[in-house]
Amino acid sequence: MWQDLLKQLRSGDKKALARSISLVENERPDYQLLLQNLPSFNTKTIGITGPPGSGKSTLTNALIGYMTENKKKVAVLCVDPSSPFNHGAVLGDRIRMNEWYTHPDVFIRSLATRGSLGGLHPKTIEITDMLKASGFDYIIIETVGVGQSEVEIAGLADVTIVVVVPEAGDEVQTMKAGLMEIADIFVVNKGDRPDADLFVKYLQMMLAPAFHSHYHEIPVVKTIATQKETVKGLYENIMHELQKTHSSEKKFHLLAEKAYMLIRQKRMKDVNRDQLKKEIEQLSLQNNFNLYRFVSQF
Ligand SMILES: Nc1nc2c(ncn2[C@@H]2O[C@H](COP(=O)(O)OP(=O)(O)OP(=O)(O)O)[C@@H](O)[C@H]2O)c(=O)[nH]1
Ligand SMILES: [Mg+2]
Repeated sequence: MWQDLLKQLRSGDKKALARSISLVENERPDYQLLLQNLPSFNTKTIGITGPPGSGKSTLTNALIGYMTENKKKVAVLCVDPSSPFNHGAVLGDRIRMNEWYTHPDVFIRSLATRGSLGGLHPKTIEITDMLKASGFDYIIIETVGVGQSEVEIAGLADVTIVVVVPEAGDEVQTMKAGLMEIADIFVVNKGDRPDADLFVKYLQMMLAPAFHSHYHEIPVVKTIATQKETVKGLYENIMHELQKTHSSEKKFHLLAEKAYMLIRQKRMKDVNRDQLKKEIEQLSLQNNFNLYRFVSQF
């Protein structure tokens, strides 16, 4: 019964949380009732994105440390794009966040994207809300900044962190406008590399209002993720940004983004590229196939 599950979920039971997640992932009966009866929470969501290998998991590992030291409960979702590197990444995250897997105040879960519309797992929004109901204080969503995922993450997270590394000079010059636009905080990780300080300056210049359309300053923080004490500045910046997001404007903006994604998912539910191709192949056996007549049935 979803009522019992919801009750257990709200009591912080991790088994109930795992069961709720799989209920929703697999769209088992009553999963919508469970979602429709979730109370609303003020849990903060932190999005961490950036190129592969830039140190997102190592940073997350350090951030969990600061959060649990402050007696906070943290849930981490690692969104892995479905790629040949997928298993490697999951394994890597396991190692990077090893010490936290059995900690009572920490919950870590990897999600494969499984060809969802954008880059995120198709049920990321729902899973995030169940984590909120389960009593976590912070939810960290790690996603590799390739494809659409970094844009989608910005629509979910109260604060979005973009992690880059010093030698990314050329990359940043041609950096997708997307990554620039979504960052609330920039991290230059691998600060132990020789050009790190130069790169921080360079980024700050790139982000200066004269060069860019931002109306507020975006912090650029240097870290060495493998040395936890250097991540403290980032932690403080995150807490500072999260306080700002109390503004209802951002809150409603995020809710509208989520509503948009959920509606899009619902409407596109029965539309599938492989199926389309099959149908088109069939139809084109007849003469005068017309794409617009075909599409009009949807
Ligand atoms: N020298 C140095 N190495 C680092 C630093 N941060 C992370 N690394 C190393 O860089 C590698 C990748 O780190 P991850 O934390 O897995 O990077 P990621 O961004 O999570 O990688 P993906 O999830 O695969 O995209 C690991 O071998 C880390 O130990 C740093 O500040 N300095
Ligand atoms: Mg990672």
